[in-house]
Amino acid sequence: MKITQSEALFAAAKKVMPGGVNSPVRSFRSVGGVPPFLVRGEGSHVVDADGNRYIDYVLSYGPLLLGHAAPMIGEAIKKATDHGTSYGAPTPDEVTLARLVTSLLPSMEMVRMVNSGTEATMSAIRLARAYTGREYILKFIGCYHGHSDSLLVQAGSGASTFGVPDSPGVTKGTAATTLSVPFNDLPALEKVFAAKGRDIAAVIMEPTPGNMGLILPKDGYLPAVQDLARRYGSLLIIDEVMSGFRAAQGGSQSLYGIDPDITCLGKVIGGGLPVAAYGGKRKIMEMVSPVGPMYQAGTLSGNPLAMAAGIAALTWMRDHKVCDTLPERCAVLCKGLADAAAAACVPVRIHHLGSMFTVFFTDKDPMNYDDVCACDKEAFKIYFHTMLENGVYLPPSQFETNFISLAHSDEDFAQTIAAARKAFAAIASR
Ligand code: KE4
Repeated sequence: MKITQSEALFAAAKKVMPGGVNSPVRSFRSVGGVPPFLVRGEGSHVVDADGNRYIDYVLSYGPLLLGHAAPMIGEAIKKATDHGTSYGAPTPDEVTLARLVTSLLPSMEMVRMVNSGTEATMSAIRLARAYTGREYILKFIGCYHGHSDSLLVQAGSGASTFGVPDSPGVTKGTAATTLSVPFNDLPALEKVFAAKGRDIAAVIMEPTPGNMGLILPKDGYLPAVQDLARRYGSLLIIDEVMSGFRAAQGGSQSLYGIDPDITCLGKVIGGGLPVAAYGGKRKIMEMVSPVGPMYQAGTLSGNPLAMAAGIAALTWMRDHKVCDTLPERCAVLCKGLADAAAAACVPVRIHHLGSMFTVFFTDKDPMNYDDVCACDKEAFKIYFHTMLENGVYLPPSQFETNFISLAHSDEDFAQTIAAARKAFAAIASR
């Protein structure tokens, strides 16, 4: 039987790259099957090596707020490329993007550009430890902040755990200074603070977690976390790598009235090129080298092509009020998906916020990581593959968030809902 181009490419890729991919989730391991090798994006669509077109709700896991191959971004990159690709020196566009970011997120009085969300959160953790002189970090089970050792720690379920390495290679010593508690569980957090609060340099959290699917904070939870951190002299690091410019133009912090000490950004800020950032209160950021003693550096930080893409993306987003229009469009899509599931009597809970959404296969509203682990994984696999077969490309995991863009049309949504009807029928008849 003739194999597809993607099958041939995947076989070749696995010979030279672990799992044939440069980031694990892309391998389709959790859902099975061969990942389509994509050759181009067109607005709301992607095209694979065999010419199949899909409506794309991965959007590079968030960056493509304006859709694939957005003209204003491509033109900005091309223009920058005409002058070179990197200098290792300060450039005007770094000032422009820094001023744009700090104007959009007022809690960020100063900002440092880096190349990935991992770098941003890793640097934020180091900064918090340098600023407070304390060693412990507290994170939330199911939140993902990139793969730096201190944060690649996932406590087992339960109230509060003193770090258990989630990956071989993370030393027991490193994990021991990372505490984890369930999200949305204030008593568990209060208990850890009562025990270790004076040793905690920072609490780091996704305010609206997107790495266990999209989980929303209980009323009053985020301000309570902030108050607790303040009471014990710990910094509050808000990781908006995903939610920044996706939950709202001012990030989730603007929706929930949070005033973090440090914020991490990524994804949308680079318009699809490698840009991330950490920033916050001036007195804290002035600890960062070369002004202060906390060291952090990067050859390609503030790269001119990436700065040009980020400036184009954020300027267009701001001037065309993209973050004002997408939430309502996302809500319309999610209503159609919910109606399709109800018509097939398939139990789902759908969370959406801004331009992000997740379909959970469960009859209980998921509030934390354990709830998501209890979702029907087999149903998700049927959903995922039926959607793919019907031209809809979704993140291949129940623990991921889906994204819409400015390029997604009513026709795209109608096709998506029609595909979902087939998927829910397949689940109902299994
Ligand atoms: P990167 O190092 O992948 O640029 O960012 C890490 C990161 C930090 N913080 C949050 C809230 C994030 O969502 C991420 C990365 N998100 C995943 C998607 N769940 C990236 C996709 C992947 O790992 O391939």
